[in-house]
Amino acid sequence: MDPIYVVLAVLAVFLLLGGLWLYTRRRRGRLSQDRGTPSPPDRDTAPTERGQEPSGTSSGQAGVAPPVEAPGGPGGVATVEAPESIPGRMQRLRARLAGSGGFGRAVLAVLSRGDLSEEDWEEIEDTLLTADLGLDVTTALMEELRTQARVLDTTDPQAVRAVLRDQLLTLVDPTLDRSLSLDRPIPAEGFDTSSGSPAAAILMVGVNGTGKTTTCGKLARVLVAQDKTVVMGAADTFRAAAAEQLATWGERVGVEVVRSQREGADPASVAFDAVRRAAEQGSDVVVVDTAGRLQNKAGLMDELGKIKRVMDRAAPVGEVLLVLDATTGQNGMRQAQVFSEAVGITGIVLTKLDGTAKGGIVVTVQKELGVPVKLVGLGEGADDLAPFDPEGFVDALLA
Ligand SMILES: Nc1nc2c(ncn2[C@@H]2O[C@H](COP(=O)(O)OP(=O)(O)OP(=O)(O)O)[C@@H](O)[C@H]2O)c(=O)[nH]1
Ligand SMILES: [Mg+2]
Repeated sequence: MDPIYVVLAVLAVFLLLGGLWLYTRRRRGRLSQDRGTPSPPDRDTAPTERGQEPSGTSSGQAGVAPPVEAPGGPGGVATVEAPESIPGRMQRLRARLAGSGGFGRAVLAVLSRGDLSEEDWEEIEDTLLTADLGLDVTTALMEELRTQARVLDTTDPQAVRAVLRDQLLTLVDPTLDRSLSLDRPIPAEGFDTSSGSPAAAILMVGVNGTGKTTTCGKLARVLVAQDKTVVMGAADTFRAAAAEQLATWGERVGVEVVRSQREGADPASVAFDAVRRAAEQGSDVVVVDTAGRLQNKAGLMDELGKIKRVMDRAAPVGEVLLVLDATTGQNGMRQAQVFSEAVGITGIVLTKLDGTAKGGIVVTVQKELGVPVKLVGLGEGADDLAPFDPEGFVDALLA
């Protein structure tokens, strides 16, 4: 027989087997979907006059722990999920950060070419600018790199890498205190403590679609995993779906959500109800979600100020976290300034860092606001939130 026929026959058999394998795989996937794998709550994407649509990004689902029975016992309606363990989560998220195409690696690739031409230096500069390090920081960093390269008189990638690591770490600033303030606060004068003393309060603010509600839910899970008792407040009364979204997160992790049954209710009064409920329950932390708002809508910024003032009546709010979408980069800076003036930001949550090479925004936002990035969102999964760790971040960029 002609060898060409033998080859063709073997190929045909392979194709047939491959097709069969693909078919069975897809069928199995469909079956398991029908069984209902848990997925993060949907958000209502109806356009609102409050601002632009969220720049939804997507990434692989990960880290959703299997549901376990609610304390109600078998047959109970609610099932509460057990959050992923902290070491497990950190390991997974570090890998995700490293996999997100850090700009450091692109810079290293150029640096390791040896004798750097003017074009090579320009390429490095472009990479840093694209990563949203900002013009000032990039210029300073470039100058330092050029100087060090001359001083060291080396083309050894390891030596250059060490210089770059030092520079980036200094920029990210490992000396900042990034812990969340979760100590039980001193009650404000005039707050009736007969039914309980106020919990540590966290207020989540930001423009539309940055990930505030998702972060409230993820954060509640982290706190629960740390054996803290939590109450959440749905002070986004603008859309009924917003309270629903938070309630779903609450159910998943077994946290009570205080909400108004009436759409358009005063968000400040819902926030205060949540604060009072947390005090009555003797909870450790109360996390209050707010509606997304554009920084140029003065009325909405005033509303936010009122929410904070009303919460302060129980005890000073310990954390006001500004949730910024990393993929919007430098556009986030103006928002950040206005929010900071309105409610005094104590920390930044940088979401959607998965799948963006714009990690440089960490440096810019801290420098401009003087407020540390405290948490990072690395995916849509329920356990995709991590404390921001400067060394881990820089190492991931240069991995
Ligand atoms: N990839 C990725 N997606 C995220 C992350 N955080 C949030 N999201 C997604 O971003 C979208 C918006 O999240 P929400 O939490 O509803 O945003 P929000 O700020 O509450 O939105 P508004 O209340 O409308 O202002 C959702 O599809 C989330 O799943 C993250 O860290 N990574
Ligand atoms: Mg929301």
